[in-house]
Amino acid sequence: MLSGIQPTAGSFHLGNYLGAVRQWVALQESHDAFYMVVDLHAITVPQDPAELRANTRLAVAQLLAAGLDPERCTLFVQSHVPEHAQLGWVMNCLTGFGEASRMTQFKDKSAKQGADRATVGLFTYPVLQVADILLYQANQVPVGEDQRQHIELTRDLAERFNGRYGQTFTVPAPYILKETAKIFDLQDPAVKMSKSASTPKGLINLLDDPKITAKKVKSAVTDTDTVIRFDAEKKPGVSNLLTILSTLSGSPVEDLERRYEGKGYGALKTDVAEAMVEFVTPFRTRTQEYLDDPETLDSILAKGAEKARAVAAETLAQTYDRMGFLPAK
Ligand code: AQP
Repeated sequence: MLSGIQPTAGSFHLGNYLGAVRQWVALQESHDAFYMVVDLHAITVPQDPAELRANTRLAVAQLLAAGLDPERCTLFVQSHVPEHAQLGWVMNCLTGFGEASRMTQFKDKSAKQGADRATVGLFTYPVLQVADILLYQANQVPVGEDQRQHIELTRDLAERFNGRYGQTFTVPAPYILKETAKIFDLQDPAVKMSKSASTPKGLINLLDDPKITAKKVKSAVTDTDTVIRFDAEKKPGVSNLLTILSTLSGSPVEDLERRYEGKGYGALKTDVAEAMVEFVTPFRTRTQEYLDDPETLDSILAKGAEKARAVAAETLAQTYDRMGFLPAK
């Protein structure tokens, strides 16, 4: 199991948590799990060095606060394991230009930035992601729906390499939970909640003041109907709120539909806001506690990098050998 999260935005948002990190926490119990903060991916867009450093620590603190346990998983920072960049180059040389050009995330992001400002790094970032996954021989990759195409690319490249040089890489599958695959913007439930595309009112940052979070939930866009029912197409706003409440409370959506029969949207929003506040309040405190103890954080990351490198180095050595690189003596 392998997954990663970018350290770019400071606070994780609700989509990151429900779509990915929550699954990471559950899966560390049953899988040999590698989770990383992907700082190499972060620099595909310009970063202020001091901010990147602070946000990388903040991302690690949030992962620990969310429930990752360094005794149960390998938690590390991507740039601490140089094999990512090394295998990334190999994968670049295996990827067709047209193939990389079809990645929709690149198309969306470069269109937003303007073609002249988008970097080659942004273009090849899905290929680095392929290397991230293959280095650990991951069977499964827990991510949100927006990453499905990149996992498909990973499968294609793993099969291509194996076909050309002999069985080397495990071909991974995406692990995407249907219910939380895509959490939507609270103000525009037609688009996914995202740090770059959402308006501030539509984006729930886990580290925001809980009062602000409650306010955002209460002003979420719903519809002109009054029935509380899950219907992603006709009632995207209400369905999004039901998904959020169902996941945070553990109550199935059908139970919630029954609970709110004859009640108005106000009642649903109040309960979602309450569930959110209940979740984020201790999350914020725990994050701060980890940030206040940089020595523990550093030691967790040092151990994580050591464990990750042991696996990554073996895969890279085998890859280089299969390709015919002369061994370094
Ligand atoms: N809205 C979402 N619903 C479900 N899952 C989501 N993820 C992101 N948004 C949603 C999942 O979170 C994991 C880590 O995300 P990331 O920040 O490393 O990547 P991202 O997709 O770039 O996040 P954003 O907010 O969507 O950033 P921008 O706006 O820059 O594109 C991933 O598993 C992702 O699927």
